[in-house]
Amino acid sequence: MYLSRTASRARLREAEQARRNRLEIVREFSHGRITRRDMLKLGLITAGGALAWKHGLNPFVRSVYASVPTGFPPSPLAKFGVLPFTQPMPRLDVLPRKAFSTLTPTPTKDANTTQQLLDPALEGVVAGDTGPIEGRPPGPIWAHQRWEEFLPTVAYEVTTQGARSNTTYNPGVASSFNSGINPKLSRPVQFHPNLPVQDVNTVWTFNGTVPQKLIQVRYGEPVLFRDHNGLPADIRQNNGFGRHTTTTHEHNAHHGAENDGFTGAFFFPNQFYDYHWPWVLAGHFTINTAATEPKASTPNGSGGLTRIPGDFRETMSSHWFHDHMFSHTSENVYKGMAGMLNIYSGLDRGNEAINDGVNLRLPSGTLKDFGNLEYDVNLMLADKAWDAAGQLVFDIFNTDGFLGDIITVNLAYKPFLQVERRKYRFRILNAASSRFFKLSLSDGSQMIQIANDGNLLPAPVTITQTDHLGIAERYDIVIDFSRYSVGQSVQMVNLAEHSTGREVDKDLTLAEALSGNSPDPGVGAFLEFRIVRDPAQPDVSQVPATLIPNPVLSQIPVAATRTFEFGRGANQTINDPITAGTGPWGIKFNNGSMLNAAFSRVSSQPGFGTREVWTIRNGGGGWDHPIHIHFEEGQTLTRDGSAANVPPWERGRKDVWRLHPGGEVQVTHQFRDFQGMFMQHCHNTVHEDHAMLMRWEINNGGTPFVRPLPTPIPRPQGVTFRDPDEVLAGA
Ligand SMILES: [Cu+2]
Repeated sequence: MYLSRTASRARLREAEQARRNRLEIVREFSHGRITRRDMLKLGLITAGGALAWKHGLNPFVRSVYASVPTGFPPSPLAKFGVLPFTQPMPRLDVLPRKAFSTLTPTPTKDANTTQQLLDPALEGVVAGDTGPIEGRPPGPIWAHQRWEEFLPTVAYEVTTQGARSNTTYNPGVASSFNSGINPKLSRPVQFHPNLPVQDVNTVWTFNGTVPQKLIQVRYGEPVLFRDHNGLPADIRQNNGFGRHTTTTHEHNAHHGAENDGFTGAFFFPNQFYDYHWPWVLAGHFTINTAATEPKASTPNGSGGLTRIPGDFRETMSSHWFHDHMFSHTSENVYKGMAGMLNIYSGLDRGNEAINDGVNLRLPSGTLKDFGNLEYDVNLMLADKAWDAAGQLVFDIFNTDGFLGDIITVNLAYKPFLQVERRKYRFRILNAASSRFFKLSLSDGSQMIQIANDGNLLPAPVTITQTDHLGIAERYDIVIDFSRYSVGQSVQMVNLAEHSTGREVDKDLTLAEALSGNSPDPGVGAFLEFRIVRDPAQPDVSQVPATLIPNPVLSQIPVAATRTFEFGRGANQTINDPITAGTGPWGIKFNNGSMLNAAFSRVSSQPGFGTREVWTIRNGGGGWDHPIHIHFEEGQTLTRDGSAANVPPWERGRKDVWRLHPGGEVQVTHQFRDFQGMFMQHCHNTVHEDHAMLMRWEINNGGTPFVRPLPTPIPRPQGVTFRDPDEVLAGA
C-alpha cells in the first residue's frame, strides 16, 4: 500500500513515524521470534492480523489526518532525480544450459541424503549436527517419477542468494535488440541507475543478480533444475522481510509433485534441491502414444521436427518459476525470487520463418532453429516500494494485499524499449504481490491477444485493452509497430486503479489513466516503446486465425464435482508452527468450514487418471482472488453459471482464474501422468500467505503412493514424515 502523492505533510510525517515505531516489531516478527498469537494477546495486532493503530504502529489504517487508507511515505523518486522512461528496459537474463553430466554431485532418483556439517546459525541446530546435502524429502514417494524414462540431458543450475553484481548477463539477443544495453558491463542490483545499489539482504534472486532469469526449454527434452539455497543461515538477516528457506515452483508445470515446489517441501541454506522437469505433453501415456501426430512435436535443432507422444492440444508456451515458501511466498517473490520460462514446441517454435505446416510462425526471429528472442520479449510487471534510502520495502503486517507505488518492468522502474517497425510478441507476466493490471496502449490502438497463462488460445482476439491481468496470470500480446513511423513512441498504460490490495477499485478510461490525477501512482504509462528503425529483413511472422484448439473432453467422464469457496474469517484447526498458517483468509471445501492453510491437511484426493469439475467461488463481494490450481491446466466451463460469460480470451486453457468480487467459475481438470501432493491457492500472494491455500493430492495410481500421503516436515537435520493431521470429510 502506498501513501497518496497528495497527502499532507503532517500525514507523511505520521507515516514515517509509524514506520520507525514498528521497526522492532517487524524485525522480531519477520524472524519468527514472536507470532501473530503473541501479538494478538499484547493488543499489537487486530484479529485480521494487521498491526493496530495503537502506539502509532500502523500507517495503513485511518488516522486523524486522512479519510482513506494510507501507507508508506511515497517512494523517493524526486530525491534521487529518478524520471520515467530514462533507462532502457533490460531483457531477462537467459540462464545457460549445461550438460546434465556436468552436475556435481550427479543427481539421483531419490533425494541425496549425503550428510554435511550444519551451520549452528540455522534455527534448531547445535554445533556438530549434520544434515542431508539435498533438501528434497527422502525416500520413494519423493523420488523422481519415471526418472529412467525421462533421464535429463540438459541442466540448469542456480543459487538463490542475496543481491550482487551481474558480470555474465546474457540477454539472448544482440544489444541492438536490447535498447543498446552493453551486456559486458557489470550490472549491480538497481531499479534505476540513479537509485542506490540494493543491499545484499534486501533483494534476493536466482543467482543474486538482475535482470531476473529466463529459461528456454523445449518439449521432449527433460531438464534437471538444480537450485542451491545460498541465503543467509541466520534467519534474522532478511532486512525486515523474506524467509531464508525456499521451494521453487515451476508455475503450471505438468510434472511429478516432487518437482512442483510444494509449499511444505522447502529447503535450508547450504542445501540444494534437484527438480526434474520431463517436459511431456499432458496425456503422454494415453493419447497419441505412438507419436504419429505431426503437431505433437518439438524442434529437432536443425529445422525439422521430432514427434512426441501426448495431446498436441496441451502444448504450453509461457511459464514462470518462483518461490513457494509456506506463509512467506509474498515476501520472497517480492524480494526477487522469480523468473520466466518459455517452452518451445513444433507449434510454437520461436522461429517465424520455418514453414513446415506445423509451425505457427509467431513473431520471434529467424537466426536459430528455435527460441529466437529478437521479436519475442518477456515482460515481468511488478509494483514495488522504496524507503527513504531507496531500498526496497515491504509491509509484512498487511493482510489485505501489498501495493507498491512504483511500477517496474523486468525490475526496472518505468523503462523504455527500442523496437523496429514490425510485429512483436510480448509475454506479459503479472509478477506483483497483490496488484492487478489492465493494459492498453497510450494511443488506444489495437493489440492481438494470442495466449492466456501458459496456453495459446484457440483463436487470436483483437483488443484495445486487456481484461484484468491478475497476479501470476500471463497474457501474450502481439503488437504491430509497423503502423508507426521511425522516431515515434507509444506507451503501455495501466488502467486498473487500486486503493487497497483487496481488489481493483475501478477501471479508468485511457484519458483518466494518462491524466496523472489518479490517487494511485500505479496507474498510467509504465513502459515506452520507441520505434527506432525499419527491420533489416521483412517481417515474415504471422498470427494465424487458428492457434491451438482445446482438448476434447466429451468422451471423458466426470469422476467427481467439488466446490471450493475462497473467503475471510477462516479458522485454523491445526496447532503446528511448521505446517499450519494463520490469517483472515481461507478456503471452504464443499459444505465444510472456512479453513486457514495447513500443508498437513488433505483437502481433496482426485483419482489418478480421472477428470473432475471444480466450482471455485468468491465468498465475498469486497475483494477479488486470482486462484491458481497446480499441475495440469484446465478449461473454463462457466462464469457465474453460464458458458456465455466466458470471454473469448479465456476460452483456451488456463491455470489462474480471477473469481471477480462475488463471482464463481466452473473449471475442469484431468489428473494424469504423475502423482503426489499439489496445491490450489489465491495468487494474491499476501492472501496466500494469510492463509488462503490448500493441499490436494493424487495418491491412488500405484506404489509407492499411499492414501493419504505422509506430510513432509523439513528441518535442517533432514525431512521427517508424519501422517496428515487432518483429512477433510469427502476429500
Ligand atoms: Cu485472494
